[in-house]
Amino acid sequence: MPASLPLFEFPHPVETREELAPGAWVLRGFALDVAEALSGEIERITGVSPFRHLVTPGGRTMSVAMTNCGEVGWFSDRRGYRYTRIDPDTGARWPAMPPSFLRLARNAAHAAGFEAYSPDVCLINRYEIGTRLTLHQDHDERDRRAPIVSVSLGLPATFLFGGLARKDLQRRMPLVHGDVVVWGGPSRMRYHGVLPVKTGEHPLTGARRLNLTFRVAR
Ligand code: MD6
Ligand code: FE
Repeated sequence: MPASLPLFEFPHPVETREELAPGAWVLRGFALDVAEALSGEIERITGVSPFRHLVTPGGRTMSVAMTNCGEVGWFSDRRGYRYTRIDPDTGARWPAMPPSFLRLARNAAHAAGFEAYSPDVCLINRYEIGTRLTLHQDHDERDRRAPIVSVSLGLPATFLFGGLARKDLQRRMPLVHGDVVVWGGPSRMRYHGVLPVKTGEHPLTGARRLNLTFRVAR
């Protein structure tokens, strides 16, 4: 083999798969080639159903700003966490899930061993600098076998990946622009969170991190 063979001839890191736990995978760079298209769709969706800071049942305002697209959307206020067909802030249906979102979610689920994935909601999270998501389980969905597909865009973040009990030790996992996490089967109910996003500037998203979380809610 010639010694001069270029080692880094690709503009993006080569995609890799890592199994974090049974049923939980990180697909590095899986969304890189569609990142710009996703970002354009997020602009369009938030033009209809804007980002907002939801209030928890306990009365705290969440620092992460959220909106949704799909058949239903995840919502929270003093009355509780739930999925709704109507965006309570606009009185209209949540924007439809763009085909590019569905395609990416399906391909990622397939790459992690989950066939025929058919999410009915995509929760869109916006993290400004310093914003975090405290440790939680995703337990408002009816189908607890279907995986969650989570796409990271923009600024990097540290993901906390715990166990099935809140007190279980957490692993810290860096997630960067284009990474996709697929999380299902025996890992579906693991506790997880996001540490405060550090100061930075990303060419596509500016001073923020965006996250798409696909789920089968009903
Ligand atoms: C985020 N993600 O990464 C928030 N939940 O911004 C989540 O809450 C999440 O990434 C379940 C499975 C994967 C996730
Ligand atoms: Fe979650």
